[in-house]
Amino acid sequence: MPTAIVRPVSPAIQACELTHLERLPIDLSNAQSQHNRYCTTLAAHGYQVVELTLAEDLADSVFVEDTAVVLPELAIITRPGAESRRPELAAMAAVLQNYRQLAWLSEPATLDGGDVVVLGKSIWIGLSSRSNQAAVEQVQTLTAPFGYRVQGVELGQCLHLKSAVCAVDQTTVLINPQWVDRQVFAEYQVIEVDPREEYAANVVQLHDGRLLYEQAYPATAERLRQQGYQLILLDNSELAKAEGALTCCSVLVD
Ligand code: CIR
Repeated sequence: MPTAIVRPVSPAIQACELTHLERLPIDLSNAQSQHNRYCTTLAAHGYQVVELTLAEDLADSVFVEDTAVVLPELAIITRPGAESRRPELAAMAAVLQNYRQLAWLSEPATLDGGDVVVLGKSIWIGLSSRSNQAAVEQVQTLTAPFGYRVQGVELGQCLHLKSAVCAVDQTTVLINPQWVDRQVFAEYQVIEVDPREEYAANVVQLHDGRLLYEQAYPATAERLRQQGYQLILLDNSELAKAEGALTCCSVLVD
């Protein structure tokens, strides 16, 4: 059964890391109910939802995506670029070891899982304020025995590569060309976000082919529907104030 690893919203969320956004008040109970809806939606679509223990003091711990990269052959526990986030790793490793052989990154590598896009045997890593070239090299070394090719990607003014581009199926990406060069994905079919919706490239691809998608981007949603994708819309507006998008809130183990 496909599994989704999640973690509750910390009551310390107001103290989250912020890079490109101004700090706005975050309504904890609203964030929790939006997050609950996210989890029940995953369950309704066939995922066994495994919840890590609430980490009261770890402001960003709901954003589990940044702590691990899961491939069919192994799981890589990351080394997040923000030091405040490194204590999040232990809980994820403890659960993921039940599903995959684990590998760890080491200094000087820094990597947030939100910077990693995987399509088949290709891995792209955003060279962001969180993830670096040493991570590209270490991930290449760890995954080369399984035939992966890893490359670093320059990013515009966004936090993570997955703010700029996500796969919507095995041959197609949804991309904001303002933040990442679409030539990087020249071998793939490319759907561009509507230019009025700069955060609209983040999308969760479910095991049944449907897409979990943020309801705040109707013009891009329409582009996806026109290409035949089935969307499940969610409201992630509260965690968006913490610079978190929909992919950030789960690690999917298919
Ligand atoms: C951070 O800056 O680390 C958090 N406030 C947001 C992390 C979002 N994660 C993601 O995009 N994968």
